Amino acid sequence: MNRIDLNGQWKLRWADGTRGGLAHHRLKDTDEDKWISAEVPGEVHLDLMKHGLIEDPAIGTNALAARWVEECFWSYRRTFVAPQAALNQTTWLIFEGLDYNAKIYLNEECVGTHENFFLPCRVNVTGKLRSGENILVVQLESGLFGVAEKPVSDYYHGREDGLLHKRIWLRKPQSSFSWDWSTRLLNVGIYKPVYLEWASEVRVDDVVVTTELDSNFHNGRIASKFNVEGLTKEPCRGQIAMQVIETGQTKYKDVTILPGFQMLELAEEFLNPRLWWPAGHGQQSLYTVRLTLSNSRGQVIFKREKKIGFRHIRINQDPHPNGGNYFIIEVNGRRIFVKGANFVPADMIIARINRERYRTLIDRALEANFNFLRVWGGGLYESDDFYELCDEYGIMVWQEFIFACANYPTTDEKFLKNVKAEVTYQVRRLANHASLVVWCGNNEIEWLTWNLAEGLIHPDHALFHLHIPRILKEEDPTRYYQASSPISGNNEYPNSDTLGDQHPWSIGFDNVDFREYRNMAPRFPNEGGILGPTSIEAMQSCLPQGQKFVNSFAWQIHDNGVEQWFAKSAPDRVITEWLNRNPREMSIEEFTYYGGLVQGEGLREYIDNFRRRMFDTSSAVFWMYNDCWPATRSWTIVDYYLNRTPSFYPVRRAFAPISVVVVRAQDEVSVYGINDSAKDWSGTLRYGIFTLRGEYPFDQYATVELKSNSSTCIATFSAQLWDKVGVQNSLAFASISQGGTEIARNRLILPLYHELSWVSAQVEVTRQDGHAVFSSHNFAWGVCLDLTGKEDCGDNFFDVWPAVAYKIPWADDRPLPSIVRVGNLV
Ligand code: BMA
Repeated sequence: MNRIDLNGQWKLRWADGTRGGLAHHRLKDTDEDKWISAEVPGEVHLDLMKHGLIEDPAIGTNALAARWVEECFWSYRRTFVAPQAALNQTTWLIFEGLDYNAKIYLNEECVGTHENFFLPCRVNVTGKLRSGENILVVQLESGLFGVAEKPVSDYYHGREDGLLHKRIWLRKPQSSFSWDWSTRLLNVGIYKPVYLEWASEVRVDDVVVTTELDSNFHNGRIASKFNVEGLTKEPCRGQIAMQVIETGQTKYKDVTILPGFQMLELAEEFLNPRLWWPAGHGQQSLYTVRLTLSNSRGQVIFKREKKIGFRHIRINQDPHPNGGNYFIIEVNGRRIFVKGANFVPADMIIARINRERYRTLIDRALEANFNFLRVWGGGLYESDDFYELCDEYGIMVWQEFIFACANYPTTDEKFLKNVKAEVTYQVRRLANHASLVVWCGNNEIEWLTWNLAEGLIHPDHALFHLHIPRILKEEDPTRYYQASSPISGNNEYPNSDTLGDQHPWSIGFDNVDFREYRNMAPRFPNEGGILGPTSIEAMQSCLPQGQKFVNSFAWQIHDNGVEQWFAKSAPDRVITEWLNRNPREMSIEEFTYYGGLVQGEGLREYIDNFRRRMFDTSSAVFWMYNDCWPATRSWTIVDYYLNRTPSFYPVRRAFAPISVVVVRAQDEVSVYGINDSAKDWSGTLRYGIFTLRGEYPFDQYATVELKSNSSTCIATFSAQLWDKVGVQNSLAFASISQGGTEIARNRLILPLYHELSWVSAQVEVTRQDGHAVFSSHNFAWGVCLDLTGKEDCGDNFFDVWPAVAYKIPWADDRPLPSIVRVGNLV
């Protein structure tokens, strides 16, 4: 394919509909001095920041001050000289990403329009190029003008802001219209590469590669589809080929290319491939497939490489003996307990997200022992970089189509057509990725529709139940699809515990008593969480001077917005109810510590409870992993600056491959040992009761075996023993070790934290054999070494148990850590 790149420096100019002379921007002669420089690919806010015209919207109240940007028209302009060859052939301008409503002018003529962030724009400009200089102008607006006359109230329920932005009509990231964890910031710009392409015989639109592996895991199959456009008047001959680089295995096929659009297919068996496994379960073997198209003269006119992996995915929904069905992701015949969280756009200015940012996010996810991310339906189809990294590192991806928490106007023919083109494009783009295990229609629309009053129209039902499934049948029949998350099927309540996946949100908003997680047994919890602070850096940096205190005006802008749905001050309850302290009287440092301490406990309870029920429950996916801007309070374990928030380490410990959980039923305390690995594990269990003051009234040892890939009850004792000591002044504990080294530990606290009979703790830190060793005579809760989230401290927000040394690997030349805080409420 012949191509020249049109990226780099462009010029940018504004108009507000009255001022700024929009109509003149596309003419040959414009006021040269009214333009500023702009970067393509890029985004208007980013250029305005570079020119000092706005401040970074991530900071303070700048996002409010920048709102005018989404209410202007923006013209991008550049000139280029087209190569001679392009003047005589079929020629296109390609914009990989336009945000949002675009009119494209070439040499003063409007050659195309576009309105979909998720779909590239290809404009045929054959015969419209000049020799010498060509003037290319792209006029954009954020989307707001285009929807000004659209109806909205029947689709978008209960939120006033929808009347102004009408996001349901706009095919762009839905969270940019503001969400509880994000401010409103509508991006606008040419956010992906631009180029000019030309061809004479045939053009390949894309190639789609899918792989399958039989249920014996021996025989693979690679199928490729070339979507091509024949450009000649008569049919022409050619050859397509598919080669696996690592093995040399090649398949050719002679083809006849007809004028116009068509699909050419090629499939090949692939015997005994090395398999792809999720992280923690085996290797992530990948193969490179080279796809080529040659013309009748044997010249290769198209070449592309795609990475593939062989794995057999089954979503096991067999009947469960206690009612309903299982929901287990099985990879290559092995049940996988799913560990992860929800992924949202990694920056509120999408053009700022790059491979490095994704890499750090994936690194942190692996560090937290994840094997899964749910790409939530209010955000993005992420860029190729994200899925490539997930393939490489074994993070399974649940990908939603971008529809969330509203009904969508799919009875509008133009809208539906646009959406179908988007879905087709995105499925083709992502189909080769081994990490992609589930397609899902949307976030929470089935649930929302279920809860609506009778008689309302739900126009989008057919999109998720008919149109998307039909597209998938055609484009990617290899994967499981479900219409929404959560969903139960069989016309059952979508968030039913025993069918499909669940969003266990009865905890997390108005009710923060996360002890209730201990009794929950949904099949596949996919979303649920507890609010908490981010890192101290994110909190400090987003608050301007004079507003660096809890609940300042800027704080409220950066705070989570769920208070809108619930009783006054619901988000504060995490601290008030558990600690009996007032967050509004706290310093930022105190808020970060105490809020983080409780959030970490809450997320740990979520994970512990679901893991110990494996595989009656087969996931612990919480809300949410990352942030799109610096928030003072969010759901996340990694913040906007990619720092670990205080709850990061408790989550990481709870997801460790070998783990232990203590639970209490009415009259019995039980210890569960969890082993994700492929091998049985044996070691020593120590369990019992210790008091906050440091006594061990019940202290037992046992040799235990944890069966591979399961959760096993490894000890029980009578709850009366504990009641006698008093649950107010003691904890039930369990720790497992091998060869004297502790592998996992956990404890159970029954009352709210402020109800415990606390005593203060003195934690001593010493150095021993490459470790920092923490010891205390009493129980020390939530020992904090760092609130910046930047230090790699190995562990943080951990407990020190009475008279048991807690060790963290610590380099001999590194100064011993100092303790920032201990949580004991004295
Ligand atoms: C669920 C999510 C998001 C939201 C979250 C927390 O509904 O799907 O829409 O951000 O709750 O409020």
